[in-house]
Amino acid sequence: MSSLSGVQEKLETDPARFVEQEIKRFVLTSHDNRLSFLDDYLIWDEPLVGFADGDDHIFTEYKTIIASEHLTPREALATAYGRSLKGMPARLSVISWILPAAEKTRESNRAESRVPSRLWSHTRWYGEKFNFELHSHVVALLTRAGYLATAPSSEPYFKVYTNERGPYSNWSERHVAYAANLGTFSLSDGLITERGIAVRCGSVVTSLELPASSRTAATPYSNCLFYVGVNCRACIKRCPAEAIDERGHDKNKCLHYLRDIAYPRKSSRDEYHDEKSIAGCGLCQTKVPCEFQSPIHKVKTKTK
Ligand code: B12
Ligand code: SF4
Ligand code: SF4
Repeated sequence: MSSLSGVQEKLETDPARFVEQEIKRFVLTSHDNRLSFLDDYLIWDEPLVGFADGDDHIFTEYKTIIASEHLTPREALATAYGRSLKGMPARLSVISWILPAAEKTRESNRAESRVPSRLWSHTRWYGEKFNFELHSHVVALLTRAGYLATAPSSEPYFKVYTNERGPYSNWSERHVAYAANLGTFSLSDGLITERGIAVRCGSVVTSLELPASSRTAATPYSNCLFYVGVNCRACIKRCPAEAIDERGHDKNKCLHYLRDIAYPRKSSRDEYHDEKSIAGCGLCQTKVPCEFQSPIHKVKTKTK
């Protein structure tokens, strides 16, 4: 990577381009994005990157849509630095990224019908560890160059709560990605991006000014075939926990399956012996038409 003054100059002249390129470079070259015990298998493909205005009204709406505990970017940054909201810079931005699961990982999960494949499980565990590394990398890049930055999901103030509908957090990466125009929600709850639904997401709030990506989706569910009137129920059929139906996704059933059924069953299988503690499944994110791209493009092409 360039020297500190080189980084500062790039962040001043074309911040959006530099941040996007740096995130992509880190994902594609970092050793932590590889499984050393599996021939250096590359966990995540090239990411998608988007930006949101830190004061976008949607973040205030999330206090109603998700829960009052959900932080605005301004609250997250103020909490990270132990300052008041007024003590924050006038303009804040949010950097959001999507990490697409590599083809072999998705392919292996497609073949499963009860528990996740070994590669999916490794991606859930080691891939999320890498996602945390990426959070730290982006925060360090920005703070060394003199900007404020925090990655809410990796901070001690990040919390997961539970209400009658199931678990929810005070920083939902999918809602942040939606704000940055990186995808929409779906019948299975998953975020469908241009690289599909078999992805994980991450984000950083910063005082660096970045141009917000304008939201182009007509509704928060525009990329899901079911919600645009196509008879797709693939994720309903894929779910071994019967957690998805035409009313949506039952988080409590899904959580119960991940924690109490898939994990014990999986860990009893020899091939998972080298894993620590995982709760994964993602069967609803593979062998479905939204797995590796937004299926809406196909529909639009057909109807042209
Ligand atoms: C708690 C949690 C869970 C819970 C609950 C999931 C949930 N639906 O919220 C449980 C344990 C069930 C779970 C399961 C899984 N998880 Co999880 N989980 C989280 C976590 C930690 C917080 C999620 C959260 O805060 N949700 C908030 C609630 C309110 O969201 P919601 O119910 O989906 O929101 C709905 C409403 O807001 C609604 N809505 C209504 N009106 C409006 C209006 C507007 C304008 C908008 C935008 C939305 C909206 O849209 C949403 C969808 O219906 C995140 C990490 C993070 N920090 O974000 C990962 C995360 C959501 N999990 C992830 C994954 C991959 C999984 C699993 C596949 C497990 C695995 N790795 O194998 C399964 C998939 C379950 C599924 N079908 O979505 C990914 C999602 C990737 C994706 N493509 O969506 C995340 C983002 C982790 C990451 N860092 O990438 N998870
Ligand atoms: S499988 Fe079909 S119905 Fe389910 S989320 Fe994907 S597009 Fe929507
Ligand atoms: S992660 Fe597994 S249990 Fe949860 S909704 Fe998807 S298929 Fe069902």
